[in-house]
Amino acid sequence: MPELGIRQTDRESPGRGQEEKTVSATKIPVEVKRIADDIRDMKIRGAGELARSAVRALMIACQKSSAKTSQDLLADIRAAAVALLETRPTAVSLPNGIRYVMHRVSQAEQRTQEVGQVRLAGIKAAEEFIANSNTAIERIGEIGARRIQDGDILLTHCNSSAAISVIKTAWKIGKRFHVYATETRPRFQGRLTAGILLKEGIPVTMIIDDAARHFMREIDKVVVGADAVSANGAVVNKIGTSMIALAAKESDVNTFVAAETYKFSPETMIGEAVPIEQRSTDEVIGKAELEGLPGLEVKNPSFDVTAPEYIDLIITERGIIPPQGAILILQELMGTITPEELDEYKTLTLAEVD
Ligand code: RI2
Repeated sequence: MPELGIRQTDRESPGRGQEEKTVSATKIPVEVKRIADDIRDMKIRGAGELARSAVRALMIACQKSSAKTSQDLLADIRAAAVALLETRPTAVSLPNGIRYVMHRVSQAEQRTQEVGQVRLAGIKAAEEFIANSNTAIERIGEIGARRIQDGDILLTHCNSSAAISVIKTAWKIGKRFHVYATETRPRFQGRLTAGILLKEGIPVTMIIDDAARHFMREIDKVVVGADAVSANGAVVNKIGTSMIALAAKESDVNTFVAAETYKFSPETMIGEAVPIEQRSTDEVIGKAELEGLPGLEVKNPSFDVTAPEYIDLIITERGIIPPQGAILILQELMGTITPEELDEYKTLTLAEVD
């Protein structure tokens, strides 16, 4: 599938409508384009949710395609996949989700040239991925909740459905604790987290990101999500996570990462780095104010990398692993392969080798 071998770069994410489509726009249903725009503009966000939405978009592409041959159908679905892959570069759940569906569609196309069968295979694969993803988050909640104790003071950063699942599940099974939520500049996703937890009746204190170290002595556990997990166990998550983990380590506080296994990056097994999304400087400083500061450079990386030494455990739907166990999850997903074979898998996927 060379068309899916796109590597995103370190460039700034384009805004809505600024994207130069690399595919024929006519082949992409308007609903799919809307989902792609919403992912790019962060109306749809959170690594898991954007993967599920992208997969849902592929299902729509399957349903809406008027292709009369299976080859044309495949081309239509690929066009949608390419448009979705162009949206946000860091969360590996997005390409992993897309590849899960594309692999099954390609397999069906090789098996049967019947357009209806190929369409069905795509729809079924998308439904499967979404269902598995939702189950994974529940399971992570159940597993992670066992690590939360009565009286704990937790700190979470940004807005992670996996981390929230741990916190909410612990609360639901009767554990009582307090949560510190960082506001998470510049997009303030921490406010979403605070709202969700308050709705459950969980006591929450909101702090600015910079106050994390100040409060660290009061914290018992840090619980965060992940956008990508590397083969060496490093975790890519919302900017600021690595500083929080550093402060936690200094204070002997455990850092837990809640991450579904489709956030593990197969590309990192062959030496590729997870690209860090650079978002618009508008999120940091308004255009007018920036114009009043001629010569000022502004940078807005959306994510950072927390080294495995700063992570105590990763809670996956398959169980708890130390960060050093990330390679085992990837190996299990990819099978035992030689370095030469690994290189071949560069444009392939978890799903293609399962
Ligand atoms: P779930 C988010 O990224 C945050 O970094 C969060 O920790 C991560 O995705 C995982 O979220 P963004 O989309 O998949 O807000 O656990 O940039 O919901």
